[in-house]
Amino acid sequence: MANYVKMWEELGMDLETHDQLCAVLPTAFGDTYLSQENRPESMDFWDMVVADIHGIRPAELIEAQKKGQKVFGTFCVYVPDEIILAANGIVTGLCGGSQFWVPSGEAVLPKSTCPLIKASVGARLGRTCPFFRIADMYVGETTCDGKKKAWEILGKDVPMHIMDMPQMKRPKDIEKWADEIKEFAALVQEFTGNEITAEKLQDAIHTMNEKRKALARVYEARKAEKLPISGKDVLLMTQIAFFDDPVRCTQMANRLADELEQRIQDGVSVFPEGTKRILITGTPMAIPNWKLHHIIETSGAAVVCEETCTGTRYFENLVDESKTTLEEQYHAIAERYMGINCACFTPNTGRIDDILRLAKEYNVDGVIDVNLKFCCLYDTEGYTVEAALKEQGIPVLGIETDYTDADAEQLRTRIEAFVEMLD
Ligand code: BJ8
Repeated sequence: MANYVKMWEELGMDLETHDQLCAVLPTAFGDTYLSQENRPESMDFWDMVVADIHGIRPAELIEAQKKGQKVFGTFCVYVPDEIILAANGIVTGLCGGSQFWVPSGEAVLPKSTCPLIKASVGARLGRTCPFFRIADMYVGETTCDGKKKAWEILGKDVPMHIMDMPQMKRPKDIEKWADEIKEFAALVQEFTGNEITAEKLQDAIHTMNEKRKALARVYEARKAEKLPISGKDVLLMTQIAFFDDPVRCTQMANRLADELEQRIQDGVSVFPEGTKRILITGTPMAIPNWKLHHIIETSGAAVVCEETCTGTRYFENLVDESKTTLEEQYHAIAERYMGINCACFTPNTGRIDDILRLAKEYNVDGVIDVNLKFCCLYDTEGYTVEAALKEQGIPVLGIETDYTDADAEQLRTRIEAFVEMLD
């Protein structure tokens, strides 16, 4: 492993505290991932990324900055990467998925804030994540109340742009979102000093669509009766997709998909026959939040799909590539992104349709509806989700959790009982 201490120092990081994080991550990864048997060989790429998670990609980003590129940190799958790419900018996801960062977040936020927000704010203010130090600008969005208020705190520490998200999906809301994207494009052009032309945006749309198609191919392989890959491994691929270079991400996901398709042909499975198939729905799982997948997959079941923002909400639906003027392209982008069904919208019946469709497509035996503690949106929507699933006769277990391990044993007991019940 290369020595990145100098780089972290220059980023103004708190090295002593950061060392503590570096000390625990390899063990957590080893216990969760390397203990699995018969993993696809192509996972070697993602294992390598995790092994040097605060080294390799941050060093690449810094190199790019030296050559004049700007790095934008984002927190939500509604922020359109296409715009940033078209201005030769780089996108890096910044959602925090570790309990390690939560106390620094709690120093400025109410404890009753969801762990994703607390960890994200904590990672910046605690100076223990290089990605949060590197980003030249943060892009927030008006999704949930917790995030909206957190941006005000983060905005004191780093340049911050906030995209005003509609809360409904009427035609006029989609118009409004297209306008917001256009304004964002103007800001990105000014910040990067690079003009966005229709040709450049066309290329960026294509790049992102290819990435989505590659991720979708990997997901497609999970529909097979014999599962060629664990849910944990797919989750890792998706989590890293948020901050990797999109072209490399596409190549690696396609390479993995090739291997999985071969495994399906050869009848290779990573789970014993009859393993119960679980769809997870709900709040996102930012890296390194592997808790629920690990518990499920060591309790006699397999996660075959995630209806989350670190799952299908990230890559489903493509931007129409046939548009040739900027105005049309902004609209096409708005249409695609408004097809994402987050609980911050009302009504949000599209999400219920998605969940029922995915349950069928992935031939699931049961659904686990997960809510990050204090996320009022997904918690409340859980009522409708569970009612719709029950109506279709699909077993569902609703759980609420955070980033600590305090409830791990309790969760395991409940999940084991649920899986047994599926028999
Ligand atoms: S599109 S899910 S990435 S907002 S879990 S911070 S909603 S209190 S992360 Fe999200 Fe965009 Fe929606 Fe997806 Fe708030 Fe809930 Fe926390 Fe959330």
